[in-house]
Amino acid sequence: MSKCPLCFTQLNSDEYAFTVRGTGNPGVENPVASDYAGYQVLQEGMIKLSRPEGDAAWYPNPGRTLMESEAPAGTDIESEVCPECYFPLPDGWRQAGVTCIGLSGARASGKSLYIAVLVKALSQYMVSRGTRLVPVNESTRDDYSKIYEEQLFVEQEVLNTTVPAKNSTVRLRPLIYSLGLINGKRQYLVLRDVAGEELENLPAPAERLHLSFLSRADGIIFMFDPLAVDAVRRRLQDLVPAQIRTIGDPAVVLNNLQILSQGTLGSGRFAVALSKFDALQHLRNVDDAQWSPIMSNPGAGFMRQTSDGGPFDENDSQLVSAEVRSLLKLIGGEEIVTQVRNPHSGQVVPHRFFATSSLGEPPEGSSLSRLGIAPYRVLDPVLWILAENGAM
Ligand SMILES: Nc1nc2c(ncn2[C@@H]2O[C@H](COP(=O)(O)OP(=O)(O)O)[C@@H](O)[C@H]2O)c(=O)[nH]1
Ligand SMILES: [Mg+2]
Ligand SMILES: [Zn+2]
Repeated sequence: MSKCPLCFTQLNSDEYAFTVRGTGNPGVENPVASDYAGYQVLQEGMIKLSRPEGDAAWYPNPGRTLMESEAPAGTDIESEVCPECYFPLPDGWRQAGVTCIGLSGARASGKSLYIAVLVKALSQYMVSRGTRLVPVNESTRDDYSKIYEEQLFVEQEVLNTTVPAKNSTVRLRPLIYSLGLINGKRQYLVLRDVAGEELENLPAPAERLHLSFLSRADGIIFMFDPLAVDAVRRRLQDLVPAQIRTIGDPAVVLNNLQILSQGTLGSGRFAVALSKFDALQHLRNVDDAQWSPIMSNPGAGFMRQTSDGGPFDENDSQLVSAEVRSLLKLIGGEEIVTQVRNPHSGQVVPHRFFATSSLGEPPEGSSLSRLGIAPYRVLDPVLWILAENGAM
């Protein structure tokens, strides 16, 4: 059974919902859909169908319900939608394999840039695996190119801060991609971005339904920015151009993620991705006997790129995870490691540590480094979650 691409709720075969059009009244807000989406959703009309008690063979026939209802003539079915949040389900969704991934992290931890390069890298990767990454709807195509790609590749300007959902004109809609047929089954990947500011200052419980998807994700990628650690930032200040934007506190975000998920870090896999790894590599050049050796071991797993196009390498990933974990402890990120490995609730979720760099080189001021973009190990967290979810 697949999950809804917006609220990440598991769909079951007892409940179905469809939007209808042609009622002659197009501008009706669906408040539940709006709360889940974090932006206003207008839907003309809706029919909901549920399995009659004890009727195991039941299958929805929305056309018949429409004929039997009071709906005006000319009304017809627009789309099947999720019975929980009323988000449209792409064709064949219920029969496909679906992996839902939520991005999380503090302000300026690198989420948006990560999505921008991830989609490029994944697209190349799928080609080398003999299939193709295809956006399933217009909104995925438009949002990717307007919110992520355009600013990255066309303007060569580093992305603007993602604005919190409610006072934003940017609607953070899910990016939904088809991965093609894998082992005879269609596989879809959903990526959902969030505004770091909201994860640092959680909205009141009644106003955060649009963040609840994180607790139901198959995987959360938590971007941890090493420059959020004072000691690291101090040592790198002459070597890496100063970050223009204020960096948020990752520990606060982790705490809030636990609040959103009743004390756990979600119900799926939890990937801690050390972001901006390129910046950290400059520690080699600091004049400090304690700090310069940290990044000077050329044999370390995380110093090597992964091989292009190969299957997910579980051994390499475990090795890198152990290395990143010790690296985090060395650079002053032990609080994060502890929060993930020994949460207060005592409920540990399957987790792994990764090292990534979206740019490959620190940006200079507000435009990207002249060296261009050479993403580093950005696929690892996603391939891990896909593999664990049985998609690859
Ligand atoms: N050095 C370096 N800086 C990065 C990288 N990714 C993001 N940044 C910097 O971090 C800032 C925030 O990135 P963004 O993706 O907008 O973060 P978000 O707020 O989490 O979405 C950018 O303006 C960049 O300056 C990276 O891979 N390397
Ligand atoms: Mg962002
Ligand atoms: Zn839904």
